[in-house]
Amino acid sequence: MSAPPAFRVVERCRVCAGGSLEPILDLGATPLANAFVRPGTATEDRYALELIRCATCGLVQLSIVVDPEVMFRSYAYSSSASPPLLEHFDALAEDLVGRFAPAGSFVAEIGSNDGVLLRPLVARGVRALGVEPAGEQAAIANAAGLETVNTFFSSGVAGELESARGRARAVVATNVLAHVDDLRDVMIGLDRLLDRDGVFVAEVPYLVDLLDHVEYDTVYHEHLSYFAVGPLRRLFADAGFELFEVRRLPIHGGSIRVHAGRKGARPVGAEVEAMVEAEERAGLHDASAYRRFAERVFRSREALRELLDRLKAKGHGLAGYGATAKGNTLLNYCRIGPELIEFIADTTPQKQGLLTPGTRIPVVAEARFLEQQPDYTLLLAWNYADAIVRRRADYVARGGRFIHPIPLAKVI
Ligand code: DWN
Ligand code: ZN
Repeated sequence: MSAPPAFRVVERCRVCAGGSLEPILDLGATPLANAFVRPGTATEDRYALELIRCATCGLVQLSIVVDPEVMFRSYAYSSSASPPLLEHFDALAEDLVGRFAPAGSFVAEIGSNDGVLLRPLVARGVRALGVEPAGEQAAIANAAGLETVNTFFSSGVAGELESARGRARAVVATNVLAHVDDLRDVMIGLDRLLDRDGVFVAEVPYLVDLLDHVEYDTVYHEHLSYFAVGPLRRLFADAGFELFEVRRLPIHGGSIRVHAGRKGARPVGAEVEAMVEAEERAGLHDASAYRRFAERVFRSREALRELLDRLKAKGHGLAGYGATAKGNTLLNYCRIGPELIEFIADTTPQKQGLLTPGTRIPVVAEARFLEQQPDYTLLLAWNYADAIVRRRADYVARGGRFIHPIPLAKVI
């Protein structure tokens, strides 16, 4: 018998500890988004996938927290499998070295995956160290000579690192804060590990982009928090830090890169306050914005189902591209299985040969996709639409068409 599902229900906001949490979107019960299954395996556990919003500080979050040991110890997602990310992290390394952490300095990265940022840092002479809970990803990094400690980051781990190596000029966490339940403990860890005038750099998906572009598929159990600048600034301020720079980035459908230091250590850019004010003006604190969002999500599902059903009824062959975590929210919520989408192509070796969780669509290598030349291909990695259409110009030249699923499905 399998062990009972391991999760806890959120009763207090993880930023402000407020207890007034309002439901905003229910996506049903879905399996874990990166729990790709081996053919022949029994059914996978499902967990409620519901967004709630803290009425006190505005943090949008999930209503439950699945045990991180279950989600992240064995983890299929490899950053280096997405070519645009190599460029993204090379540019980040260049900026870090140029402005905050010159060659020779110590930089720690939380959630370093397979070393996609450690590599360009080390290449620039930085003493870079990763902390990564996913066993396979940490092993890939270590095998490549990119030093990685295979554990979850915590205040305890930060203390050990500081004792062994001293304080870091910079601590980096890209697409990590959204995944962490105990953010206050991360702040304590940061205080232990960071130099007096060191810099913390984080990237998180931006709530404004999620709402504007109906990116409901980026909601899955790994993403516990959906940040706007307002709640994020409060999280840092409560721990004695200060956001001093915020920039919007197109990556992952729209993210923000925030820079924080100890309170008063650096001049605060005017854009920080301006973004908080813009969020207020955009209605991020009004219940009506979330009601409108939930309606748009519903319409998005209708439009996608309608398009795929119509193409299938005409006898067209359909496939998917990018066996993404977000794709698994989309496929489960829209109830799209192998009867509609025959297979999904993905460059990640660890995902190939497996089935999508909940919907059981086979994940295959790109070679199969090119051989079979499906008439239409659903872009489940729509965040890389331009790069994928360029990379698979061969498929398009032979008459293949991609479908972009959100906000309303369309053939591109
Ligand atoms: O926060 C998270 C984000 C940053 O990454 C994680 N919790 C999990 C993951 O989410 P995702 O799986 O939705 O991420 P991506 O980056 O959209 O995944 C892209 C997928 O598509 C990868 O499996 C690689 C694949 N791919 C491909 O087959 N050919 C990607 C590109 C660009 C390609 O050309
Ligand atoms: Zn709150």
